[in-house]
Amino acid sequence: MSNSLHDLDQADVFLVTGSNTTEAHPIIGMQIWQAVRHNKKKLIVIDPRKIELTKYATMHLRNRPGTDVAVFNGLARVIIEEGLADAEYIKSRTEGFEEIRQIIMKYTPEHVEKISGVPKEQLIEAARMYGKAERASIYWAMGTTQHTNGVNGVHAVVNLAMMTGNIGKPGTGVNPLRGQNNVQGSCDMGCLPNNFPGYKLINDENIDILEKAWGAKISGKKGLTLTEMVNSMEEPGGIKGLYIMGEDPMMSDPDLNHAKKCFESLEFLVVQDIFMTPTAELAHVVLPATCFAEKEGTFTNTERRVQRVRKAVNSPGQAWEDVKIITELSKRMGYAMDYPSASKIMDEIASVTPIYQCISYEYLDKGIAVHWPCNSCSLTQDTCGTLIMGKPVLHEGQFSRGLGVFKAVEFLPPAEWVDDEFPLILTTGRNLWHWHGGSMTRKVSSLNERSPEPYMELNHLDAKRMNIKDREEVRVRSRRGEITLMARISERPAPGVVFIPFHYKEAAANLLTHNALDPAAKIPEYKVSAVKVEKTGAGQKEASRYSHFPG
Ligand SMILES: Nc1nc2c(c(=O)[nH]1)N[C@H]1C(S)=C(S)[C@@H](COP(=O)(O)OP(=O)(O)OC[C@H]3O[C@@H](n4cnc5c(=O)[nH]c(N)nc54)[C@H](O)[C@@H]3O)O[C@H]1N2
Ligand SMILES: Nc1nc2c(c(=O)[nH]1)N[C@H]1C(S)=C(S)[C@@H](COP(=O)(O)OP(=O)(O)OC[C@H]3O[C@@H](n4cnc5c(=O)[nH]c(N)nc54)[C@H](O)[C@@H]3O)O[C@H]1N2
Ligand SMILES: [Mo]
Repeated sequence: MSNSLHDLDQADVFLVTGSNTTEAHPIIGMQIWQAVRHNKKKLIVIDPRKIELTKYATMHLRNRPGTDVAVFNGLARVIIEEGLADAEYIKSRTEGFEEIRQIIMKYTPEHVEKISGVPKEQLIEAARMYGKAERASIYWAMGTTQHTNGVNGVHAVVNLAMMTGNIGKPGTGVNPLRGQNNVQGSCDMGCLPNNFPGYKLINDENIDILEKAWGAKISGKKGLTLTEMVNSMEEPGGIKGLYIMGEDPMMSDPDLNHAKKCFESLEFLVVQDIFMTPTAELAHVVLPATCFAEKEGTFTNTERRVQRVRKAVNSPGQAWEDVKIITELSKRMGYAMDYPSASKIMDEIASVTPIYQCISYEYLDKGIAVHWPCNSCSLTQDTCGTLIMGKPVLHEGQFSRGLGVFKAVEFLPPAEWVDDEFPLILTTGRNLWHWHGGSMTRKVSSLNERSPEPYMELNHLDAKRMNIKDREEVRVRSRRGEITLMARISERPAPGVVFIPFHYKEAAANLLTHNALDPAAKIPEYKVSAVKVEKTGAGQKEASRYSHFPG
């Protein structure tokens, strides 16, 4: 996120796109809800489903899945046409505006309505609301990015924020909500195929610095992304051995029938996990690890804030901390890696990662709010008296690279669309109760009581047309696979759209999805597949006592 959660409520208008915030980021969802309900802030939601946030939203733009770029370009056009762009900000802080203007002008409200289904009057009203705000912030998540056009969606969002001067001050910003508790920290540490720690480029100078720090040779070869690795497994000369740590691709990868074939073709597979997952079941070696509550360390959250995690309980059985597994392996492979404590690991991080330069356990243990970049150890105080180190708000005064760059992007249709054989759009995602493949949450009885079994959200008009009743068993087919689950009928999904959470292994949604990728980020198009739904004839299932459906 360019901004922090602390300055969130300084916004006058929130634009939330492709983020089911109250279910997938409940704390942030609650903060937005409070700002709207109690502080009379305005909220625009862009989502094909009537998610909970739409109940409080000032406006809900219900677009067809996969059409965000058209909607954002359309909003930008209205803003330019009506003189709501911030000419001074564009001139002094950005470059490339003239180049994008031509493309954006193609996105008339009528054209956008045709592509996205959003009525042109709504688009114009939303553009005025965002464009006229003193301070406006944009929040987005996977509904905007998990598309073959996902990276363009992010460029289009950034264009919108820059042309209205909404980057670089509290209550504004471009704010992607990071999903996994430490996905931000993992990326910061170089768990990316094309960067060293701290997003440093792979070049001779940086290789030299790290080789000196670590006393070892470093390969300068760029790696593969997760999705590219799976494809590589079936190529001649491709990947033959794989080490997976804290990931359950047999639930979370797209097109599982294809992915399974690829994983089964491996000559050697190691899985390091805290539970025996569907992926671990395919492994030649399973290394049992300890969970967050059983170890010391830090998580870096979505607002770039580094927070301590403390060991609360001892680990069971033969489980080892992830760090111990890695250091022991390293020793046996001939490189003596040894750390007496987690704090010493942070010291090494600080020594080779400029954005973490001043971070140490000494500061973290004092309860100081530490937000990277932390190249200076000076402390400031916020309005509540909290001591702050680093930068809660990025790009104040000027962008990290100097001038902010506009990038012209066009709407491109999803890789797969509906036809006579597969007439419904499937979009997938999460619910409040479960976490991804369910390796952890489906072991928790109170969560299983609320959401015990797989289901598909179906619009009531589609249900009527197909004569499907609530809780009736249906079979869902795509070009790649099929699953059987019950239909839950409501107004939540738009007509023509069905939604399936990917938490349930007995009806894994990813048997249906496909692995078309965004060409830049290689993120799969989890949010659009074409499917067919039919009754199995098994009839309706009884509701379990505590089952909670947010319909
Ligand atoms: N309870 C729970 N919380 C979680 C997780 C979990 O598994 N369970 N996972 C975490 C992780 S890793 C992540 S990445 C985040 C994900 O957080 P989110 O992205 O908020 O969650 P999703 O359910 O994947 O999808 C968000 C919304 O995108 C909408 N959508 C679908 N297609 C489109 C489209 O084309 N355009 C727009 N604008 N919207 C669309 C869907 O209707 C859905 O409401 O959640 C995190 N939090
Ligand atoms: N259809 C569909 N598929 C999707 C998505 C979607 O929206 N739709 N979203 C995608 C997204 S955004 C994400 S982030 C992925 C998530 O996909 P995964 O990362 O594969 O899902 P998790 O279940 O979070 O996997 C984490 C694994 O780590 C284990 N684990 C937990 N703590 C520890 C630990 O401390 N150490 C070790 N070694 N292991 C641990 C857990 O038991 C679990 O098996 O799914 C992706 N797949
Ligand atoms: Mo994620």
